[in-house]
Amino acid sequence: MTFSIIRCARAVLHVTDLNASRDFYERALGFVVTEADDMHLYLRGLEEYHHHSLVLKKAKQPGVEAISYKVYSEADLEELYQFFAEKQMNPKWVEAGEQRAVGRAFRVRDVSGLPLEFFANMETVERLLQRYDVYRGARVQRIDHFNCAVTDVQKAYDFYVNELGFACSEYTETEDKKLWAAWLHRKQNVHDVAFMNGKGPRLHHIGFWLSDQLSLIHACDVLAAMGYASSIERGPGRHGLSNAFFLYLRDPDGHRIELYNGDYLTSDPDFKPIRWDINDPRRQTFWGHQAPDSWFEEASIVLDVHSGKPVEVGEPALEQMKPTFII
Ligand code: DHY
Repeated sequence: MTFSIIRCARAVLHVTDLNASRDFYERALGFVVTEADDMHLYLRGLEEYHHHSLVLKKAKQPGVEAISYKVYSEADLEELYQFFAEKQMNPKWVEAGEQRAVGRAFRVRDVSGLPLEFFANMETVERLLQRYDVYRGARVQRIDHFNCAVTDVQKAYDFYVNELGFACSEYTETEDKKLWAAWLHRKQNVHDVAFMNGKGPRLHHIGFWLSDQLSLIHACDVLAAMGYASSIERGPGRHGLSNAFFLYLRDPDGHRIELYNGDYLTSDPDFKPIRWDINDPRRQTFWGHQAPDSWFEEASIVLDVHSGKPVEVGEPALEQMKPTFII
């Protein structure tokens, strides 16, 4: 079955200090603040004409309330809801008007325990792509992907590819040919979501697309000048897997953001998924650099779709948590 899921579209994160978040996301990264109140910050990239792609909600503890995909129509939304209901996965409607700017949506805990959301409609606003006069920081353009740590990558892969109609662009295997990570897409680039073997379910990062690599380098300069040098966790560098230029940052609550530019087209049905060996040093960083331990070990906890409480984190199915470098 293939559902009309278009792309990853928004995330709802809990943060503890909206002023600190606003400084980081608006001034340093260049997100546009569409709207803000005492409890929320609604952010979008410069090319986005939807109301937001990131909601930051004030809370006592950081966490991930939802990672959300847009589908083509209300009819597709209904069909997808029925699919999850028939699978006894207990999806729940969030009616239009309950969330700022978002039409009718539903939330469901996926096979890995992640808080998924689907919606068809969101209010639109002015697109600022050619308002070069308001560009700042990293000049973030749009949301690109979610990357999640899950305990069983094969199970997540089977569900997303065989049931939801995602396609695999690239994947990582262990020496004994077990699936360690997979990059899956609905839109026509490398991914809308990646699953990596790790303590989970947790959100490893949200990737945002930049228009060019100099914006990414400029972001490092702006972050350093603003006193955010310690927020830079990994990079800049070029991934072997995906070929993208990357920079990983930790926001004031520890949520990880990837600034991402330069992957490729995956539209054609004869595109063959690219296999990487987990221990190939060029897989993570094409230039051979190792990622810091924090990149493998730390990620954001996710909240249960029904109770709102943190979902318990389990141990990964595969023992190997990170590559063994053979340089
Ligand atoms: C990789 C991670 C990403 C991505 C593309 C490739 C590979 C890695 O560093 O393990 O987050 O977007």
